[in-house]
Amino acid sequence: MKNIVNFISSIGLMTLILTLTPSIINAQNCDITKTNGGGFTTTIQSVVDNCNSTYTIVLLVEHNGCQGPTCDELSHYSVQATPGTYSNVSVAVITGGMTYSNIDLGPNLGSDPFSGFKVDNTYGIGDGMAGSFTVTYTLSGNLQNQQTSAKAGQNAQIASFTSADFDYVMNCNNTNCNPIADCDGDGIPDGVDEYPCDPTRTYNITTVGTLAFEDLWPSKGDFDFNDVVVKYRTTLVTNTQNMVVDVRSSYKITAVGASYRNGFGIQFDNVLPNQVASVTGYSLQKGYITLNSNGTEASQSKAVVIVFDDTENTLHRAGGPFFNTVQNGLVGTTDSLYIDIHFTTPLTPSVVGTAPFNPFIIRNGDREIEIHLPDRVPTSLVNTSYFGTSNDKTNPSTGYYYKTQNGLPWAIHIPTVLDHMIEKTPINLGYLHFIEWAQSNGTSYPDWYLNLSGYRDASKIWTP
Ligand SMILES: [Ca+2]
Ligand SMILES: [Ca+2]
Ligand SMILES: [Ca+2]
Ligand SMILES: [Ca+2]
Repeated sequence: MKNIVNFISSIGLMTLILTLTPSIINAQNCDITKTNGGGFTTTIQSVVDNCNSTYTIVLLVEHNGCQGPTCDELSHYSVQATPGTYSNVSVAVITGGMTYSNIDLGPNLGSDPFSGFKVDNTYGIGDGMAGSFTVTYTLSGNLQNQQTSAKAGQNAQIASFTSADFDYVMNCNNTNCNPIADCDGDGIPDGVDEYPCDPTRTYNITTVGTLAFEDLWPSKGDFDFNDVVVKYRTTLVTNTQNMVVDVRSSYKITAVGASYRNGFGIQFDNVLPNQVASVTGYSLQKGYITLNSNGTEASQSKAVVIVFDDTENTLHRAGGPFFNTVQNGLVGTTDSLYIDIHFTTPLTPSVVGTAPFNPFIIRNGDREIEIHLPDRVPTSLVNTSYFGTSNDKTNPSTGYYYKTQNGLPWAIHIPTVLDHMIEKTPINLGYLHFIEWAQSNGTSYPDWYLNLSGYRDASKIWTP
């Protein structure tokens, strides 16, 4: 319930979604505390608008245990209130051994410099006796400026609150007459909370893109980058602390221009297998993938999820090796796979990483051969003896992975849909700035895949 009103008014919803930090979410305490003196403090703990022109207020009175002439034992505790407006006064001892004889409803309080009520003849709190108690009362009409006196010895020890202080605590706690709906009570209003009645989940952060692979590594192959093309949409589900609870993705094959039957998976380079609670939604039909009980791949040092072990698993078409890469034929449809990865405890976004994480294909059922994006590390299961052979110049000692001598890759990732190449047509014939982009490590023509003037030869690009 807490924090909602301030949250919204001070930040604004759009900014809020983009800039959430743990400190904003967690730090706020709606209480207002003031010092009476002599070791006593008074805190406005709650103010509830009963929606019938009355308010129920709870004050918390605490003594810190200090001792001696400046820390006398409490003799009474009084609260200022306009005569005729207060009722239902009660006291509850929270900690320590405070006692009192009676509640004096005033309004004349004798030596106190204001009218109101008091908890009278108190003992056992102050002068070395730490403790705390609450005073609960009802006010009718409006909220008021109210002083409190923790009378000890000759000292009035007054703390003064304004009506605005009471109003602040009420709104901060969302206990006014028009509370903002928050089904799961996590402080994030239903209108902002993507999972309004689930206190463990709050926000979705979604990324989309396409991955395209060349499958003859370590040989350069025909460079058409349509051997496996996978479109993805990945959502990081975070909680109010901005920690990642789940990773939920859909994967859809948009082209298979290969005779090889390739698999596809992702590694989370900074997540251990046992940090994953469960994985659902994969399609494993060929028997060469072994899983741990949580659904991650077995014998891996990092968390690896195999999405499918064969492109054929989700394809619907007439047959033959090619799917959506030959002009005027060999088309069909594919099913999406929905992968839901749930972590054992929520992880920081930097540990989980950003989609598509470290994706790769497994060539033709051979678990020892993976093909990754440039400079991304292989999983534990590859046979490293292929590194540096044929056209590949991978050198783990320098962090150079899955690139040719000239820096050309075997896998590409773009943040949108890829219009892939016609079968056996090198990608640089369709995308005229591809080579410059790849050889510059992505600094030249980072938008090479867009349909801009001079960027494409559309006759080389497959169309449905
Ligand atoms: Ca909520
Ligand atoms: Ca929620
Ligand atoms: Ca190819
Ligand atoms: Ca191909």
